[in-house]
Amino acid sequence: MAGPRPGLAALLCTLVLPVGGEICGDAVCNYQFVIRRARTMTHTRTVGGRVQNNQVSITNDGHLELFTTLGLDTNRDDVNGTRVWADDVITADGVQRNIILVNDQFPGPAIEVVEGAQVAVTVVNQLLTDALTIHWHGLHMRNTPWMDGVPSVTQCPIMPHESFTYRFRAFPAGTFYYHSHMSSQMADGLFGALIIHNSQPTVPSIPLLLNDWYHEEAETLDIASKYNLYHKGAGQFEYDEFPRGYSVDGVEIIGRLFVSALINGRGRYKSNKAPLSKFTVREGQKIRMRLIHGGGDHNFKVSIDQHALRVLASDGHDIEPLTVDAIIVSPGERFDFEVDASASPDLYWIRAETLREGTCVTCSNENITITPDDVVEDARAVLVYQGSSSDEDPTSQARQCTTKNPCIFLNCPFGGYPDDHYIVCISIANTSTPASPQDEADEDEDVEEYFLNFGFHVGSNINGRRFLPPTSPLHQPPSTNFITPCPPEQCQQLGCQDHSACSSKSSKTRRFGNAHHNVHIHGYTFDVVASGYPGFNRTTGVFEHSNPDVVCSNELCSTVTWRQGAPSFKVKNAPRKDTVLLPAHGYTVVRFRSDNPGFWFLHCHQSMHLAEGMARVLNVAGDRHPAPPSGFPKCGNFSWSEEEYEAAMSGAWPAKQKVCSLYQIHTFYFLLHCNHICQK
Ligand SMILES: *[C@@H]1O[C@H](CO)[C@@H](O)[C@H](O)[C@H]1NC(C)=O
Ligand SMILES: *[C@@H]1O[C@H](CO)[C@@H](O)[C@H](O)[C@H]1NC(C)=O
Ligand SMILES: *[C@@H]1O[C@H](CO)[C@@H](O)[C@H](O)[C@H]1NC(C)=O
Ligand SMILES: *[C@@H]1O[C@H](CO)[C@@H](O)[C@H](O)[C@H]1NC(C)=O
Ligand SMILES: *[C@@H]1O[C@H](CO)[C@@H](O)[C@H](O)[C@H]1NC(C)=O
Ligand SMILES: [Cu+2]
Repeated sequence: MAGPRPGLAALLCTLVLPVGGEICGDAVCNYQFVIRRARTMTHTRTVGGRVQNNQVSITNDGHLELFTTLGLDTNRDDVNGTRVWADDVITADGVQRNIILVNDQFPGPAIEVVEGAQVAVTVVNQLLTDALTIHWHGLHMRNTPWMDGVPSVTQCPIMPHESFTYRFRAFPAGTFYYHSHMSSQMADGLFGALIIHNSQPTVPSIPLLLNDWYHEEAETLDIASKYNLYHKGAGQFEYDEFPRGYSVDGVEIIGRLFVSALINGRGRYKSNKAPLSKFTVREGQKIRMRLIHGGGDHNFKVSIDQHALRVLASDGHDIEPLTVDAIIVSPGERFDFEVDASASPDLYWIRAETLREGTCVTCSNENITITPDDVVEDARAVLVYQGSSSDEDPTSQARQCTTKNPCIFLNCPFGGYPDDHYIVCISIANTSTPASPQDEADEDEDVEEYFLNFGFHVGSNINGRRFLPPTSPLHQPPSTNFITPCPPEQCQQLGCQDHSACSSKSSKTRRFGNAHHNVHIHGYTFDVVASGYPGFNRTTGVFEHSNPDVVCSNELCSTVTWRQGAPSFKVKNAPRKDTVLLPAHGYTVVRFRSDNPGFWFLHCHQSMHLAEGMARVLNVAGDRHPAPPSGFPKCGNFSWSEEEYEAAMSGAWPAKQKVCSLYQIHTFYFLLHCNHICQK
């Protein structure tokens, strides 16, 4: 029966749907992401029908003005001094550099959908030379493991000018984000919020996307790394310059030198006057902020002057509400918190500071001395009470922590601060999921325990092995992807530098004992059931000895065991996360039921460490992976044999069937002509 095809018109319309961050309440939510490179501090306008790009500078009083230094184009207006709006410019930290945008926005547009919806995102790669993939960080991708967006693990990278439609179920509910998983590309700006609602929100919610920001593109930074898998650079931008920053425990905060950081795409380099993100509240109003660390390397301590943060969820999963002064967040982690606008109506700083306390001049293992300096590495945004003039910067101060009134920090990567800081650290393992009737802890007949040691001795590695991406996705036949499966027991042995996928049977509950870093698992949410911190000096805060619960079996620490049996695990109402901070010289124990078949990436979420190979693939229930969709793109090596080459050269090569007559041999004349307008 012939008839109209109602689906078609709708489909065409959705292709041009702008993505605005409104909640899509439909059963199917369609989006299109066009990925392009652009330049920060550049303004585009149309003058007399012609598109004109101009550079932008920041005036002393914090306004943006156009300027042009190009002398060639005499048709061009003298734009110097023309004022433009901050909303029309991607300013980042006020310094020009290349940036990757989604639909010309930075951060990328927020996707907001209702739990269970079918989400379809057509990604169009308009980068000139770079392939990409997009990972939907924290989503389980059950039944659609090839939509997880890990290049050469779950899919072929999307090549320039290609498109790829991701289609997946919005599950679970909570605060998530999407980001490129291609090398360190997300650090160039390719990320955005992904919010999944389980009900209509009652309190307004605001994504707070935080990222560290550099003036070199991520690839340049990666190539400079001394331990990159493919390039052994000199380590400039990373290791060579002093003073390097150390946190209070005497641990280097991160190898990569801090440059600046952004909140919702805005920040300031050193003390320039670049525009900042502002959030307006009414006095007495409550707002829910959805903090997302979309950056690559640095950890940040996030706080709002004179406002307590009521933490409601971590990585999208509710926790028993907890009121704190600051939250420490590492790349890939998310925290939802409520702010009560009950201070006196004014402007207040939202601060995200690195954990840098000072420099470390003597850093021998026995005698670590942190010398505090005045270097503050931070990003700022502004909380504006409606009615307060927001032209000037806030003058607010952070709360003083005192003996009587100590500050509470959530998620410190160390056991605590020196006593005279008056700061109490609450570990994630000490938070709880709200009790629910069906949360009967299914103890523990069917448990496999793995230890994964995150170390550095051969470049960033897990159990002495570095992950080399395979040539093609792992669901392609093994002859094309060059996978080396290894039985679980070998996962604990010191291996060579290969990529290894650890097979495991289905539906086992498993635990990992970890040391160091911040670890993200794909395809799952895990329960955080224990963590152990190293011993530290209460006076200085400095690290004294590794946590005694675990012991390395050899010098390289490629295998780890419990010293005296496992400590007690808090299984009941354990907090649920997909990205967890590992204390240096300590451990974290996580637990999940391997009931989601697929190849799932597990890795440190610091871009430098990932680029060095600190990653694994979990092959869960290898006999039950769903087959990829028909026509799913394939990729892999290609090589042509000498014999076939000779055949082609001799004319014996078979012709392609059905040659179209248009391509018969003719002689062509091309008239080459150039119609540039002459210049004087
Ligand atoms: C505009 O300003 C730039 C930067 O200050 C300067 O180099 C340029 O000469 C100015 N152009 C004109 C036409 O004055
Ligand atoms: C540790 O180093 C500091 C700074 O160099 C020095 O003053 C101190 O004497 C050293 N302490 C010990 C126990 O070696
Ligand atoms: C955190 O939990 C551990 C073990 O369950 C307990 O010993 C410790 O006192 C708790 N700390 C806080 C700050 O609640
Ligand atoms: C593809 O080529 C690379 C580089 O020569 C090689 O390391 C890899 O093993 C090849 N993969 C397969 C599946 O042959
Ligand atoms: C902690 O450090 C201080 C200052 O360096 C030192 O005097 C003290 O002995 C240390 N405490 C312990 C228990 O080692
Ligand atoms: Cu790491």
